[in-house]
Amino acid sequence: MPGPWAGLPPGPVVMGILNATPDSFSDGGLHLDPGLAVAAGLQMVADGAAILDVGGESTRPGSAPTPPDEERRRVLPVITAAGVKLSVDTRNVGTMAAALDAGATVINDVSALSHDALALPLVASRGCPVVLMHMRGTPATMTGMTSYGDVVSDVLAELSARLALAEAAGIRRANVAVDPGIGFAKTPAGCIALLRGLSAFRNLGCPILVGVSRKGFIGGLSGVADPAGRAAGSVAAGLYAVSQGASILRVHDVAATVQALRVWQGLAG
Ligand code: HH2
Repeated sequence: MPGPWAGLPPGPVVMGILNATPDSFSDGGLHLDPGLAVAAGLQMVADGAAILDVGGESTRPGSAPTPPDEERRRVLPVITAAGVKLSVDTRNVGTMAAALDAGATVINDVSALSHDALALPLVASRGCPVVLMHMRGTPATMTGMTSYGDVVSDVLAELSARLALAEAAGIRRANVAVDPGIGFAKTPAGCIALLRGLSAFRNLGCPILVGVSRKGFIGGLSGVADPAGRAAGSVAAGLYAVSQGASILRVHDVAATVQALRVWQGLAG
């Protein structure tokens, strides 16, 4: 078993999603105002989130990039004011550095530090924990890159290659959490196959973070079209992911997820 990561308890733990964006797929516009974002984040912590993931760029399928200076304008006031354990969800090295300077302690990069050439050396030199997530292409192009031989072994191999590059750049494996990237260059069937095969990612020797919250495959399985109405399905998928080896769940619905995890763990003993 991997040791503690990012100072978090061994898990399963909840990472609350705090998107300071106008256009995120399920909570866009809700937390664009820094005061509202901080209040929502503190509520998530009160509800049991172990860490908050602050993002200023939507990476939903088909989305265009957000200019890094606009991204920083959105996230930095929230990071500065929140005063709790924070990660920053960004692909841009300038935002990573500014967020760490402002008090964030973890980098969460959906491109696994591939989008920005300076990201690997920055994270290595700061010695901070990092989430390496699997994606192909970019949010703008990824929907056309969902063809795999075997999705579990292909994603595992591609993520393993990113992990090797991170280690070669001087990032300690103990500082890395891995994430199969649910919904990023994956069909709904691919997402389901990855969750069923999640235990294979244990071989990487890192904590496994999973972001299923409100995503499209849950709409497909549940028949609920509105992402904001998918809390129950997201909790079910999160518990399933934990049963397959996930130890960090990135979620919108913190209170419901924490309650479900407590009951499930109490029953499992
Ligand atoms: N999913 C999203 C964004 N960041 N990071 C990790 N590590 N894993 C994920 O699955 C993941 C992520 C997309 O979800 P959300 O932030 O809710 O939406 P948007 O990208 O539209 O802001």
